[in-house]
Amino acid sequence: MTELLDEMFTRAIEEMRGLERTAVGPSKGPESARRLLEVYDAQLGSRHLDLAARWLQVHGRGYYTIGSSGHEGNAAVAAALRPTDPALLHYRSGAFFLERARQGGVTTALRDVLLGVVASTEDPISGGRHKVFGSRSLAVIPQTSTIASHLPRAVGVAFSIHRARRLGVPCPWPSDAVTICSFGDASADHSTATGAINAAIQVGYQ
Ligand SMILES: Cc1ncc(C[n+]2csc(CCOP(=O)(O)OP(=O)(O)O)c2C)c(N)n1
Repeated sequence: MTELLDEMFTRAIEEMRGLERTAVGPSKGPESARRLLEVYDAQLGSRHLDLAARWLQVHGRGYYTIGSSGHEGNAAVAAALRPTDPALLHYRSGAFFLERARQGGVTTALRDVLLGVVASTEDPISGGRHKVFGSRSLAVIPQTSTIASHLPRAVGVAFSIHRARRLGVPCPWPSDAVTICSFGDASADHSTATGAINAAIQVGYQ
């Protein structure tokens, strides 16, 4: 499947060949270049999942086209975290999911997401019931489609990690884990979000 977007992108990159490199900051060497390419790969994967979802819908095979286009920066958020940090994701956090999968050594992430798009019973996280980002081994906790409903849950996860450490009881997450929650700007205006953010501030203060 070749998209016009892909062709234009490839042409633009070709035209950049031979251009003199401009320094944009202190060089961090080939290791940081490799990491940037990995993150970029997750971003490209995310965009292509969106295109594939639309292609599948046009051909009567796909049932979900809500995409992550424009939210590819989420990959950098995943890159800044550890694959054991619990993540409760917005439905537009495809790039986060792909970068987290790479970090966690999961090589089937693209296929797994597409299995959700076609509502396959082989979809490892929902069994075809709903398209959702989730993976137990990658600490990505699947969410419902009720916007902002995952914010109180995220506060609860973060709170319980801290409380488990204090009480000395077992916890599935590392005791210094960071809980990450992504959501849309309109969701931020939901009373559920307001309540969760207020509770997080309150708990943090205590
Ligand atoms: C509680 C609830 N109300 C309404 C909806 C319907 N709904 C689905 S997505 C959406 C818009 C969400 O906007 P935003 O949080 O900015 O996310 P975006 O899709 O723009 O990234 C709404 C109202 C819902 N899923 N849940």
